[in-house]
Amino acid sequence: MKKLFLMGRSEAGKTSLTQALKGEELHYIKTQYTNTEEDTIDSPGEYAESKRFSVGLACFSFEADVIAMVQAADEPFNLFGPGGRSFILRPLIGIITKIDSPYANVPMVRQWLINAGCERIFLVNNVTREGIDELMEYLKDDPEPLTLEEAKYRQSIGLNEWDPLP
Ligand SMILES: Nc1nc2c(ncn2[C@@H]2O[C@H](COP(=O)(O)OP(=O)(O)OP(=O)(O)O)[C@@H](O)[C@H]2O)c(=O)[nH]1
Ligand SMILES: [Mg+2]
Repeated sequence: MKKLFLMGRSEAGKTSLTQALKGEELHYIKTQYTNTEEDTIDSPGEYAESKRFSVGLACFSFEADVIAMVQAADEPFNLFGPGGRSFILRPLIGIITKIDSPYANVPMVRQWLINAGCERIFLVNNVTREGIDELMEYLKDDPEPLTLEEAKYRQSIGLNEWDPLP
């Protein structure tokens, strides 16, 4: 299974998503710190909301196989610019939570995530578990092990290290 790193504003639904992925009932826990031992690395939303703390997200991301920008479908503004791609050296996906919200605007949030460089977007409702199976399917295989030489070769032909060879 690929190790997933979640970042996004407070209340975006990151911790709820970790619970939905584990098949647990949702129970509110304010995230106060990051622990890299679990299959999913959760982070406090305040890291994404603060320019100074956001540097910490770069460090946490290096512990994961896939990075997810998490945004609720009813968020009023976008936190993520295209610059994130310069420090995220992993496949980057977008996860839109709260698709059940009466204030959801999925097309707008999807476009924000595409603009931020996400290569795939998943839509989830953590309460009903809608969309969770699709995300689990994407995560289920282990990442391909890569030697330094293989990584350097991909870089030499203009590919990301994780891209398949042509
Ligand atoms: N309706 C609905 N509510 C959700 C969904 N996901 C999360 N919530 C609710 O949103 C609130 C915040 O969810 P959390 O998972 O704690 O948010 P977080 O991103 O971990 O927040 P921080 O720990 O502060 O960074 C909780 O009351 C959840 O029950 C969803 O898909 N739909
Ligand atoms: Mg949390």
